[in-house]
Amino acid sequence: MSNFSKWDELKGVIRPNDRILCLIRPDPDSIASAFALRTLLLRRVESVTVAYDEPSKRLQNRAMVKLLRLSLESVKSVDVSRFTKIALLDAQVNRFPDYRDWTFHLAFDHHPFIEEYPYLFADIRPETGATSTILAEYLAAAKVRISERLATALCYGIKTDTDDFQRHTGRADAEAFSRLFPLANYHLLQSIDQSEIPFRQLDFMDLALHRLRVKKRRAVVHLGAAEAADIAVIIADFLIRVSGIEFAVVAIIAGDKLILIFRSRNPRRHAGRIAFNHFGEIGSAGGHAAAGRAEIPLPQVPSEVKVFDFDSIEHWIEKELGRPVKTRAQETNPS
Ligand SMILES: [Mn+2]
Repeated sequence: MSNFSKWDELKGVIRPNDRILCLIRPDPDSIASAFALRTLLLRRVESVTVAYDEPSKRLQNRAMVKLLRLSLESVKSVDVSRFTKIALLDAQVNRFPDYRDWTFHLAFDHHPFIEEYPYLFADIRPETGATSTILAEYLAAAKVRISERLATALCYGIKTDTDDFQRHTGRADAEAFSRLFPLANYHLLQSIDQSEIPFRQLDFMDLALHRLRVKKRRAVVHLGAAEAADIAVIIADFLIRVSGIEFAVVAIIAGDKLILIFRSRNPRRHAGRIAFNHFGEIGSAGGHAAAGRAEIPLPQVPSEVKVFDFDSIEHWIEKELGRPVKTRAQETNPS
């Protein structure tokens, strides 16, 4: 086992009286990693608690937590002084600017190494597709029994972050997945992916199909205001499969942001780059070739656009997409 020495190193820093707080931004990879760390350390420490800093809005994330019956707490409801160590999963200290005054002790991550920080223990591997892969190696090294629920969570974490092994994936991810998959519940894995669309959201589907206009194989549609952007993602994923559409932008207002979901089937229309080039100056925008996203705080939307007028927003998006841009090198990834 390649990381066997890392497991020894980790064992060297934890104490039987440790009460560990795992802090995550709740997405499938971080949720699975946190529960893997919990399983790994549970018998060696006093307690392991998993807390998120903001509630998960994505349908699949909520479905994962519910179907796998995982217990997550809001970090706002925990008393930090109760814990002896804080662990970061699928993130480094830069992801939590609001908690700068805390001391972080453990970090497991696959994002690029951002800044020096005196962690007691860190395992940061940017070449790995998912943090779930990294934690799976510790479970194997420690010979810990992996429950069906944990295996399912880790498989889902790896599947999500590697986009079903289509990007940012390596041998370690494939190996971890092939070890975990036989232990996982295939039906559960599928039902997280195909999590139910709330019935009332069908109204948005209806609206999208009625408003849909396609010009030069490009579909642009605004859905108005919603609790979360999930339904825009679902509709964009649907539209991009329709013949005659090779680029789709679905807009939705959620909270105090206008969120644009980009989908592309044309390799010459890079969704993430288009999102960044046209909307990166007024919001956070980025993504990869097939999928991109822009999140624009409402006050940043130009004043001539009427935020509550569907036509006004759609026309503005089309106008912006038609505007020539000079390509900028730096891309931000709002994930
Ligand atoms: Mn990840």
